[in-house]
Amino acid sequence: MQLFETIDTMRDKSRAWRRKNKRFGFVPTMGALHEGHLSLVRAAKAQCDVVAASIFVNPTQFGPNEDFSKYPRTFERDCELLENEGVSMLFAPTVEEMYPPRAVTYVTVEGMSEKLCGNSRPGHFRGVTTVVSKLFNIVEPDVAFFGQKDAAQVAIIRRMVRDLNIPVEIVACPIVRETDGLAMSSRNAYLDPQQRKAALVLSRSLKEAQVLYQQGVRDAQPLIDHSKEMFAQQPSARLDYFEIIHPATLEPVEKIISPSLVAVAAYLGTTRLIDNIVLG
Ligand code: PAJ
Repeated sequence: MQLFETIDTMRDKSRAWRRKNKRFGFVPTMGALHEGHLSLVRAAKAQCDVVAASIFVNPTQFGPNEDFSKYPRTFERDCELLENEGVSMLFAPTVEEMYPPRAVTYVTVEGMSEKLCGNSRPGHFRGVTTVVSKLFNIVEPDVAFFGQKDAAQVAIIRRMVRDLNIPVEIVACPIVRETDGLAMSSRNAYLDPQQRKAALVLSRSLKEAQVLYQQGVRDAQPLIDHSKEMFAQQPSARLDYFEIIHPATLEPVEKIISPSLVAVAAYLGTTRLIDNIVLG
């Protein structure tokens, strides 16, 4: 695996691959890799001739009081994991390389960026869409792989790519979970044993919504009410949102008549976790 820390060297190399008419896959990450990230790499390997990944903890998607400085950084181990999965190129720039002085241009997907996590994390999705469009301009992949774990992120990136005519195909891959159901996340490392246990309320609330749906409930409100009760009984977890929305527009749905996204976010102490399922 070749490591590139500058934009020019990364772009030269990816263009060289594209000239060979290879289908070029890309997996953007912030590192602290786990099986969820590696599932994206495996999907990319299965669908592409050559795969690049990036590791960049992107400061513009963190709020001023969020965990940018303490975000887990495990670069050496990440490199080993990516190499073992057969990744050919790793782009790992510094913050200065990605954001030169006086960088003032942002990409905002208006009307969507404020929804879900964007509501409790103002500016978060603007940072995501800005860095992802920069990464696409640098790496110039044919296809990029994202996790359904961050369902709103996928919807917003799909809209950005459509609206800005970015020639990159977006593939969403299923959520990878721990054996007890907790969605894998780099932030799970922050949880103490008691919080780790309490964190199961996220996946359980989604499972129970699914059971109610399977029993014939179609109205969104009773599913939301039931989940709020579950959180009320688990005081170690503070519910941020539990929403039932259209998976592409992120607009709330009142009745589940077509595939709908059930998305939850909650705080365990200061750690914020998210999860979702699709019903219908
Ligand atoms: P990060 O949180 O590192 O996640 C990188 C990719 O891995 C994302 O597409 C995310 O959805 C996916 N992923 C994380 N946990 C997963 C799981 N349990 N199952 C399946 N996929 C999972 O998301 C970001 O980084 C950043 O916002 C980024 C897109 C890199 C832009 O900075």
